[in-house]
Amino acid sequence: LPRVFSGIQPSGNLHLGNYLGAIHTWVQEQNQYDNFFCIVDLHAITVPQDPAELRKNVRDLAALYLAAGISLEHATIFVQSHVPAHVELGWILNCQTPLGWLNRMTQFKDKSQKQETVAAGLMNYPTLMAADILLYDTQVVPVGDDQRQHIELTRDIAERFNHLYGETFVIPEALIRPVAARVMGLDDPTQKMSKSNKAANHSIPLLGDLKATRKAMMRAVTDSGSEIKFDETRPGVNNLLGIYQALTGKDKATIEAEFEGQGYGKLKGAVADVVIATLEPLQQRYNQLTADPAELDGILKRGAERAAEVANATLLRAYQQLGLR
Ligand code: AQP
Repeated sequence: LPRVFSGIQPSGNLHLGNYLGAIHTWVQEQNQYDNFFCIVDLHAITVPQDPAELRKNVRDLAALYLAAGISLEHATIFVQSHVPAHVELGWILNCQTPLGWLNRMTQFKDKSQKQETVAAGLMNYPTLMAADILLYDTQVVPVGDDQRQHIELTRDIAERFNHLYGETFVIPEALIRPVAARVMGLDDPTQKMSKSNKAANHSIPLLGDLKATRKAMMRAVTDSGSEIKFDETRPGVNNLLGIYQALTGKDKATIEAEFEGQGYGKLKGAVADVVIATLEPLQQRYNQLTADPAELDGILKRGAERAAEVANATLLRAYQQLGLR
Protein backbone atom coordinates (compact mmCIF):
# COMPACT_ATOMS: atom_id res chain seq x y z
CA LEU A 1 0.00 0.00 0.00
CA PRO A 2 1.25 3.53 -0.68
CA ARG A 3 2.60 5.34 2.35
CA VAL A 4 0.89 8.33 3.96
CA PHE A 5 2.43 10.62 6.56
CA SER A 6 0.78 13.63 8.19
CA GLY A 7 0.77 15.36 11.55
CA ILE A 8 -0.76 18.04 13.73
CA GLN A 9 0.83 20.13 16.47
CA PRO A 10 -0.41 19.44 20.00
CA SER A 11 -0.91 23.13 20.59
CA GLY A 12 -4.50 22.82 21.82
CA ASN A 13 -7.68 24.44 20.49
CA LEU A 14 -8.03 22.24 17.42
CA HIS A 15 -10.70 23.59 15.14
CA LEU A 16 -12.89 22.65 12.21
CA GLY A 17 -10.11 23.75 9.80
CA ASN A 18 -7.70 21.18 11.26
CA TYR A 19 -10.47 18.60 11.04
CA LEU A 20 -11.50 19.24 7.44
CA GLY A 21 -8.02 20.05 6.08
CA ALA A 22 -6.37 17.07 7.76
CA ILE A 23 -8.09 14.56 10.08
CA HIS A 24 -11.29 14.06 8.08
CA THR A 25 -9.31 13.36 4.89
CA TRP A 26 -7.04 10.95 6.78
CA VAL A 27 -10.04 9.00 8.07
CA GLN A 28 -11.87 8.93 4.76
CA GLU A 29 -8.89 7.59 2.84
CA GLN A 30 -7.19 5.50 5.51
CA ASN A 31 -7.92 2.06 4.09
CA GLN A 32 -6.17 2.90 0.82
CA TYR A 33 -2.81 3.56 2.50
CA ASP A 34 -0.26 2.49 5.09
CA ASN A 35 -0.61 5.55 7.33
CA PHE A 36 1.67 7.25 9.84
CA PHE A 37 -0.14 9.94 11.81
CA CYS A 38 2.18 11.92 14.03
CA ILE A 39 1.67 14.29 16.96
CA VAL A 40 4.33 16.83 16.12
CA ASP A 41 5.35 18.08 19.56
CA LEU A 42 8.80 19.20 18.37
CA HIS A 43 7.06 21.51 15.93
CA ALA A 44 4.84 22.85 18.71
CA ILE A 45 7.89 24.05 20.69
CA THR A 46 8.95 26.39 17.87
CA VAL A 47 6.77 28.86 19.80
CA PRO A 48 6.53 29.02 23.63
CA GLN A 49 4.46 26.24 25.27
CA ASP A 50 3.50 25.65 28.88
CA PRO A 51 5.14 22.28 29.79
CA ALA A 52 2.23 20.86 31.79
CA GLU A 53 -0.25 21.87 29.12
CA LEU A 54 1.92 20.46 26.35
CA ARG A 55 2.14 17.10 28.11
CA LYS A 56 -1.66 17.00 28.37
CA ASN A 57 -2.18 18.20 24.80
CA VAL A 58 -0.05 15.38 23.38
CA ARG A 59 -2.18 12.66 24.92
CA ASP A 60 -5.40 14.53 24.17
CA LEU A 61 -4.47 14.79 20.50
CA ALA A 62 -3.94 11.01 20.36
CA ALA A 63 -7.45 10.61 21.78
CA LEU A 64 -8.79 13.06 19.21
CA TYR A 65 -7.22 11.14 16.30
CA LEU A 66 -8.88 7.95 17.54
CA ALA A 67 -12.19 9.66 18.34
CA ALA A 68 -12.31 11.03 14.80
CA GLY A 69 -12.15 7.49 13.46
CA ILE A 70 -8.47 6.75 12.77
CA SER A 71 -8.16 2.98 12.99
CA LEU A 72 -5.08 1.30 14.40
CA GLU A 73 -5.65 -1.38 11.77
CA HIS A 74 -4.64 1.11 9.09
CA ALA A 75 -2.53 3.63 10.94
CA THR A 76 0.41 4.05 13.27
CA ILE A 77 -0.17 6.90 15.72
CA PHE A 78 2.93 8.22 17.47
CA VAL A 79 4.62 11.25 19.01
CA GLN A 80 7.41 12.94 17.05
CA SER A 81 9.78 13.38 20.04
CA HIS A 82 9.53 9.64 20.83
CA VAL A 83 11.38 8.89 17.59
CA PRO A 84 14.76 10.70 17.71
CA ALA A 85 15.37 10.09 13.99
CA HIS A 86 13.17 13.15 13.30
CA VAL A 87 15.63 15.46 15.01
CA GLU A 88 18.63 13.77 13.44
CA LEU A 89 17.36 13.92 9.87
CA GLY A 90 16.05 17.42 10.60
CA TRP A 91 19.59 18.53 11.38
CA ILE A 92 20.96 16.87 8.24
CA LEU A 93 18.35 18.60 6.11
CA ASN A 94 19.06 21.92 7.81
CA CYS A 95 22.59 21.58 6.52
CA GLN A 96 21.30 20.81 3.04
CA THR A 97 18.72 23.57 2.68
CA PRO A 98 19.73 26.94 1.24
CA LEU A 99 18.69 29.72 3.63
CA GLY A 100 17.08 31.55 0.70
CA TRP A 101 14.55 28.72 0.38
CA LEU A 102 13.49 29.11 4.02
CA ASN A 103 13.30 32.88 3.66
CA ARG A 104 10.54 32.48 1.11
CA MET A 105 8.18 30.56 3.41
CA THR A 106 5.01 32.56 3.97
CA GLN A 107 4.08 30.67 7.16
CA PHE A 108 7.33 31.83 8.77
CA LYS A 109 6.55 35.40 7.80
CA ASP A 110 3.06 35.15 9.34
CA LYS A 111 4.04 33.28 12.49
CA SER A 112 7.19 35.28 13.25
CA GLN A 113 5.18 38.51 13.22
CA LYS A 114 3.08 37.15 16.10
CA GLN A 115 6.13 36.37 18.31
CA GLU A 116 7.95 38.71 20.67
CA THR A 117 11.15 36.69 20.24
CA VAL A 118 11.46 34.62 17.07
CA ALA A 119 13.23 31.30 17.73
CA ALA A 120 15.64 29.94 15.11
CA GLY A 121 13.50 26.77 15.26
CA LEU A 122 10.56 28.66 13.80
CA MET A 123 12.56 29.39 10.68
CA ASN A 124 13.77 25.77 10.55
CA TYR A 125 10.24 24.43 11.03
CA PRO A 126 9.96 23.36 7.36
CA THR A 127 13.21 21.34 7.35
CA LEU A 128 12.00 19.37 10.38
CA MET A 129 8.71 18.85 8.55
CA ALA A 130 10.65 17.62 5.50
CA ALA A 131 12.45 15.14 7.79
CA ASP A 132 9.10 13.94 9.20
CA ILE A 133 7.81 13.19 5.74
CA LEU A 134 10.97 11.80 4.12
CA LEU A 135 11.77 9.37 6.99
CA TYR A 136 8.73 7.25 6.09
CA ASP A 137 9.36 7.01 2.32
CA THR A 138 6.07 8.88 2.13
CA GLN A 139 4.23 9.08 -1.18
CA VAL A 140 1.19 11.07 -0.08
CA VAL A 141 0.86 13.90 2.47
CA PRO A 142 -2.77 14.85 3.20
CA VAL A 143 -2.78 18.45 4.51
CA GLY A 144 -4.72 21.69 4.35
CA ASP A 145 -4.01 24.24 1.66
CA ASP A 146 -1.78 26.34 3.96
CA GLN A 147 0.84 23.56 3.91
CA ARG A 148 1.18 23.45 0.11
CA GLN A 149 4.37 25.53 0.12
CA HIS A 150 6.03 23.35 2.79
CA ILE A 151 5.36 20.19 0.78
CA GLU A 152 6.85 21.84 -2.32
CA LEU A 153 9.92 22.70 -0.24
CA THR A 154 10.13 19.10 1.03
CA ARG A 155 10.17 17.90 -2.58
CA ASP A 156 12.88 20.41 -3.49
CA ILE A 157 15.04 19.39 -0.51
CA ALA A 158 14.65 15.69 -1.33
CA GLU A 159 15.41 16.17 -5.02
CA ARG A 160 18.47 18.25 -4.23
CA PHE A 161 19.77 15.63 -1.78
CA ASN A 162 19.13 12.75 -4.22
CA HIS A 163 20.91 14.70 -6.94
CA LEU A 164 23.96 15.49 -4.79
CA TYR A 165 24.37 12.20 -2.90
CA GLY A 166 22.45 9.59 -4.94
CA GLU A 167 18.91 8.16 -4.64
CA THR A 168 17.96 8.36 -0.96
CA PHE A 169 14.48 9.79 -0.53
CA VAL A 170 11.09 9.10 -2.07
CA ILE A 171 9.61 12.32 -3.51
CA PRO A 172 6.23 12.92 -1.80
CA GLU A 173 3.08 14.56 -3.15
CA ALA A 174 0.60 16.75 -1.27
CA LEU A 175 -3.00 15.55 -1.10
CA ILE A 176 -5.14 18.66 -0.74
CA ARG A 177 -8.84 18.03 -1.11
CA PRO A 178 -10.79 20.24 -3.52
CA VAL A 179 -13.28 21.45 -0.88
CA ALA A 180 -12.70 23.03 2.54
CA ALA A 181 -8.90 22.77 2.27
CA ARG A 182 -8.78 26.31 3.69
CA VAL A 183 -11.57 26.86 6.20
CA MET A 184 -11.93 30.56 6.92
CA GLY A 185 -12.69 32.37 10.17
CA LEU A 186 -16.41 32.83 10.93
CA ASP A 187 -15.74 36.38 12.11
CA ASP A 188 -13.73 37.27 9.01
CA PRO A 189 -13.94 34.96 6.00
CA THR A 190 -10.85 36.52 4.43
CA GLN A 191 -8.66 35.06 7.24
CA LYS A 192 -7.79 31.36 7.62
CA MET A 193 -9.39 29.75 10.69
CA SER A 194 -6.43 29.50 13.02
CA LYS A 195 -5.63 28.14 16.50
CA SER A 196 -3.82 31.28 17.56
CA ASN A 197 -6.70 33.62 16.67
CA LYS A 198 -8.63 33.98 19.93
CA ALA A 199 -11.28 36.43 18.70
CA ALA A 200 -14.84 35.57 19.72
CA ASN A 201 -16.77 33.79 16.94
CA HIS A 202 -13.58 33.19 14.92
CA SER A 203 -13.18 29.46 15.24
CA ILE A 204 -15.24 26.30 15.62
CA PRO A 205 -13.35 24.34 18.29
CA LEU A 206 -13.66 20.56 17.88
CA LEU A 207 -14.06 20.07 21.62
CA GLY A 208 -16.10 23.18 22.41
CA ASP A 209 -19.58 23.53 23.82
CA LEU A 210 -22.01 22.70 20.99
CA LYS A 211 -24.58 25.33 21.93
CA ALA A 212 -21.85 27.96 21.61
CA THR A 213 -20.89 26.40 18.28
CA ARG A 214 -24.40 26.82 16.94
CA LYS A 215 -24.47 30.41 18.15
CA ALA A 216 -21.12 31.17 16.48
CA MET A 217 -22.34 29.59 13.23
CA MET A 218 -25.52 31.65 13.25
CA ARG A 219 -23.42 34.81 13.68
CA ALA A 220 -20.99 33.94 10.88
CA VAL A 221 -20.12 36.99 8.80
CA THR A 222 -21.58 36.81 5.29
CA ASP A 223 -22.15 39.60 2.80
CA SER A 224 -24.93 41.83 1.60
CA GLY A 225 -25.93 39.61 -1.34
CA SER A 226 -28.66 37.04 -0.98
CA GLU A 227 -27.99 34.22 -3.45
CA ILE A 228 -26.58 31.02 -2.01
CA LYS A 229 -24.01 29.92 -4.58
CA PHE A 230 -20.40 28.70 -4.54
CA ASP A 231 -18.55 31.89 -5.43
CA GLU A 232 -15.05 32.77 -4.30
CA THR A 233 -15.75 36.47 -4.57
CA ARG A 234 -18.23 36.02 -1.70
CA PRO A 235 -15.97 34.35 0.86
CA GLY A 236 -18.45 34.16 3.76
CA VAL A 237 -21.14 32.18 1.94
CA ASN A 238 -18.48 30.24 0.04
CA ASN A 239 -16.86 29.16 3.33
CA LEU A 240 -20.17 27.95 4.78
CA LEU A 241 -21.01 26.07 1.58
CA GLY A 242 -17.54 24.47 1.56
CA ILE A 243 -17.96 23.22 5.13
CA TYR A 244 -21.41 21.88 4.23
CA GLN A 245 -20.10 20.15 1.12
CA ALA A 246 -17.14 18.54 2.92
CA LEU A 247 -19.33 17.19 5.72
CA THR A 248 -22.30 16.01 3.63
CA GLY A 249 -20.37 14.74 0.60
CA LYS A 250 -23.07 16.24 -1.68
CA ASP A 251 -22.06 17.86 -4.97
CA LYS A 252 -22.20 21.59 -5.62
CA ALA A 253 -25.25 21.53 -7.91
CA THR A 254 -27.29 19.51 -5.39
CA ILE A 255 -26.37 21.92 -2.60
CA GLU A 256 -27.18 25.03 -4.64
CA ALA A 257 -30.54 23.51 -5.58
CA GLU A 258 -31.23 22.68 -1.93
CA PHE A 259 -30.76 26.33 -0.88
CA GLU A 260 -32.31 28.02 -3.90
CA GLY A 261 -34.56 30.87 -2.81
CA GLN A 262 -33.54 30.40 0.85
CA GLY A 263 -32.00 33.01 3.14
CA TYR A 264 -28.64 33.00 4.89
CA GLY A 265 -30.29 32.02 8.19
CA LYS A 266 -31.43 28.75 6.65
CA LEU A 267 -27.93 28.05 5.29
CA LYS A 268 -26.26 28.79 8.63
CA GLY A 269 -28.75 26.56 10.48
CA ALA A 270 -28.12 23.70 8.05
CA VAL A 271 -24.34 24.04 8.37
CA ALA A 272 -24.63 24.17 12.17
CA ASP A 273 -26.70 20.95 12.07
CA VAL A 274 -24.10 18.99 10.09
CA VAL A 275 -21.20 20.37 12.13
CA ILE A 276 -22.91 19.42 15.40
CA ALA A 277 -23.89 15.99 14.04
CA THR A 278 -20.17 15.43 13.37
CA LEU A 279 -18.81 16.86 16.62
CA GLU A 280 -21.30 15.34 19.07
CA PRO A 281 -20.26 11.67 18.58
CA LEU A 282 -16.61 12.73 18.24
CA GLN A 283 -16.75 14.45 21.63
CA GLN A 284 -18.44 11.44 23.24
CA ARG A 285 -15.74 9.06 21.98
CA TYR A 286 -13.05 11.54 22.98
CA ASN A 287 -14.36 11.69 26.54
CA GLN A 288 -14.33 7.88 26.79
CA LEU A 289 -10.78 7.66 25.41
CA THR A 290 -9.27 10.35 27.65
CA ALA A 291 -10.68 8.50 30.67
CA ASP A 292 -8.07 5.77 30.08
CA PRO A 293 -4.66 7.46 29.80
CA ALA A 294 -2.73 4.19 30.27
CA GLU A 295 -4.40 2.78 27.15
CA LEU A 296 -3.44 5.90 25.15
CA ASP A 297 0.14 5.76 26.42
CA GLY A 298 0.35 2.11 25.33
CA ILE A 299 -0.89 2.98 21.84
CA LEU A 300 1.70 5.76 21.55
CA LYS A 301 4.50 3.52 22.79
CA ARG A 302 3.71 0.79 20.26
CA GLY A 303 3.31 3.46 17.58
CA ALA A 304 6.77 4.89 18.29
CA GLU A 305 8.32 1.43 18.09
CA ARG A 306 6.86 0.75 14.65
CA ALA A 307 7.66 4.29 13.44
CA ALA A 308 11.28 4.04 14.64
CA GLU A 309 11.84 0.85 12.63
CA VAL A 310 10.93 2.59 9.39
CA ALA A 311 12.52 5.94 10.28
CA ASN A 312 15.87 4.53 11.45
CA ALA A 313 16.37 2.68 8.18
CA THR A 314 15.92 5.88 6.18
CA LEU A 315 18.08 7.88 8.57
CA LEU A 316 20.94 5.38 8.24
CA ARG A 317 20.68 5.62 4.45
CA ALA A 318 20.98 9.40 4.64
CA TYR A 319 23.94 9.29 7.08
CA GLN A 320 25.79 6.82 4.87
CA GLN A 321 25.21 8.81 1.69
CA LEU A 322 26.82 11.78 3.44
CA GLY A 323 29.87 9.76 4.48
CA LEU A 324 28.86 9.42 8.14
CA ARG A 325 28.38 6.26 10.22
N1 AQP B 1 -8.12 26.84 8.36
C1 AQP B 1 -7.69 25.65 7.93
N2 AQP B 1 -8.34 25.02 6.93
C2 AQP B 1 -7.93 23.81 6.49
N3 AQP B 1 -6.88 23.15 7.02
C3 AQP B 1 -6.21 23.74 8.03
N4 AQP B 1 -5.15 23.36 8.77
C4 AQP B 1 -4.85 24.32 9.68
N5 AQP B 1 -5.72 25.34 9.54
C5 AQP B 1 -6.58 25.01 8.53
C6 AQP B 1 -4.46 22.08 8.60
O1 AQP B 1 -4.40 21.44 9.86
C7 AQP B 1 -3.25 20.61 9.89
C8 AQP B 1 -2.53 20.79 11.18
O2 AQP B 1 -1.94 22.04 11.26
P1 AQP B 1 -0.93 22.43 12.39
O3 AQP B 1 -1.03 21.59 13.56
O4 AQP B 1 0.38 22.66 11.78
O5 AQP B 1 -1.58 23.74 12.82
P2 AQP B 1 -1.41 25.13 12.25
O6 AQP B 1 -1.31 25.17 10.78
O7 AQP B 1 -0.40 25.79 13.06
O8 AQP B 1 -2.83 25.50 12.69
P3 AQP B 1 -3.37 26.88 12.72
O9 AQP B 1 -4.72 26.77 13.24
O10 AQP B 1 -3.14 27.53 11.42
O11 AQP B 1 -2.45 27.51 13.86
P4 AQP B 1 -1.72 28.87 13.92
O12 AQP B 1 -2.64 29.71 14.69
O13 AQP B 1 -0.48 28.53 14.70
O14 AQP B 1 -1.48 29.36 12.52
C9 AQP B 1 -2.43 20.94 8.65
O15 AQP B 1 -2.63 19.93 7.69
C10 AQP B 1 -3.02 22.24 8.18
O16 AQP B 1 -2.91 22.39 6.79
